[in-house]
Amino acid sequence: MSWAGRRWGRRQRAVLWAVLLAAWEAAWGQLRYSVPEELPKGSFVGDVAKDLGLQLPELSDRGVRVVSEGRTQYFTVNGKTGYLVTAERIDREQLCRLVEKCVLRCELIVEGEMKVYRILVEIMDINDSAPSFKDTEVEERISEMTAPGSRFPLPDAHDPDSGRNSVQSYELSGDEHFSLAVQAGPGGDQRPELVLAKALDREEAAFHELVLRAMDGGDPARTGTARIRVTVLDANDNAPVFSQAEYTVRVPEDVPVGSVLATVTATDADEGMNGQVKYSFKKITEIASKIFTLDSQTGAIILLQSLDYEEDDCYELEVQARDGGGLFDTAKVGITLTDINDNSPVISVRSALSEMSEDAPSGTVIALLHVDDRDSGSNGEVRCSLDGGVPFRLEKSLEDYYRVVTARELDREQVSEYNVTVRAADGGSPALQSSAVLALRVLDVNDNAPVFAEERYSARVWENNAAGALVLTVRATDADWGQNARVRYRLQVELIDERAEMPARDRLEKWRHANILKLKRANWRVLH
Ligand SMILES: *[C@@H]1O[C@H](CO)[C@@H](O)[C@H](O)[C@H]1NC(C)=O
Ligand SMILES: CC(=O)N[C@H]1CO[C@H](CO)[C@@H](O)[C@@H]1O
Repeated sequence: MSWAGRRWGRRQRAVLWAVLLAAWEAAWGQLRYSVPEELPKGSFVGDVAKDLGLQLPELSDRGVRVVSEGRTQYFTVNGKTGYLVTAERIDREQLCRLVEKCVLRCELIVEGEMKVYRILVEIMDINDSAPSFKDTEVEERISEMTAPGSRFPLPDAHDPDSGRNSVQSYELSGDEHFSLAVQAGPGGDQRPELVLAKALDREEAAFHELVLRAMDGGDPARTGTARIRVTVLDANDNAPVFSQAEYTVRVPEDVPVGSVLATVTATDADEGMNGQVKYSFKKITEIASKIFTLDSQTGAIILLQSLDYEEDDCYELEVQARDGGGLFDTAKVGITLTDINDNSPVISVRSALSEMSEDAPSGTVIALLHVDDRDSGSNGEVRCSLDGGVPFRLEKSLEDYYRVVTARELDREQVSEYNVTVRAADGGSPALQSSAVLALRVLDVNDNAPVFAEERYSARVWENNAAGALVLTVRATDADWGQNARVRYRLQVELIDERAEMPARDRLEKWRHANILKLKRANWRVLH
């Protein structure tokens, strides 16, 4: 130790100790002194001259020597003063490493008198060493599940000093989770132990830095420290936790197969396997399991099959996240589809006339239609119309039902057959359309009289002609159809005398009797 600054104080104390503690034993020819260690060379140990009753002049004349057994001579006598002084610096810890009481022995030989005196010098410990730990960095590994109150041995400190100057106490600082207990060992030594005062939580603090301090009893005390780093080992004390208890997504029904519809995430505060989360479906319908798949690593919900809003417009799934230790969490996933105008309106003819009499009154129902569109909202709202220019109109019947009725009386002779096109369009953008054609035949009613091609026919015939000769051909047509159009001819003959002044009665008489015309019915050609 460095001594220079403290030389004076130490010297005084050495003197005091020599007086108080070293009661010399003259009876046995034995002197006892005690000095603190580490005194510089030449320090006072004891006044041997006085203690042995030797006169100073004698001392130098007679030749006084101090001898000791060891190689090193620690003491010598000052011939002028008669004091026993140190010849070497004495390190107690080196001389008597493990010995509690460190005593050096030497003999004082007074040559002239042939006398020998034994001198025992006890080397007192001074607090020149600090306690120290073999390892100043200590690693402790403690599971976070360790119960409070558990103890873990800590390294102890060594201090080569003796008595109060050796290790007296320990102190732990750093963390409320730990406290210190010091057990007394079998030899009275102190054994520090780390006590878990409060449960650990790796997720809160994975490491705890502590300082263990060993103190000796010196004044001021010397200390030695060791840093203790406690690593908290993970236990699977945390279940995975989904970022949301319920995930809701809206997707258009035409979202392509293979799309990621949603990604669920769960976190687990544990580490390693205990914190590794795998995802799976917990509750899923048979149908939904063919439509959706869940990536067990990423939590992505992927579409396997195309969706159809009209089939199902929402799916409720339940997903699970499970960590390597078997702890889990569940969450709901609601997938709602939004409608896309992917369905055209459908016109179904529930009932229809294929033919209708032309004299049916205006407003006669010719067809009953049903329209439907599987889409929802405006995509499913259907408007119906008829192509223009036909004598029909649409009438709304029950919800989704329409009647096609005549708008006026029909005339077969004008139009005998209709192809009525009914069109339906939905409210989507762009709108989808469809159409249906109703074929209607108009049945004839005998509403047309036969009409001669000419209003008046005239022919001249020679008198005395042969019976059976063709006079003329007449022709009448009828706009009606079938039987209604069949024309039969009947002849009504009126003879007109060129000499027209003949009274009517005479004219008839003349026709009867003259019999000049022989008309044969077979000669009349019938048209139609
Ligand atoms: C109605 O449609 C049918 C079948 O396409 C066709 O044969 C017929 O000529 C059409 N009639 C009219 C008056 O267009
Ligand atoms: C170096 C040192 O700390 N020395 C001290 C040892 O203890 C004594 C008392 O026991 C003190 O006086 C020293 O200063």
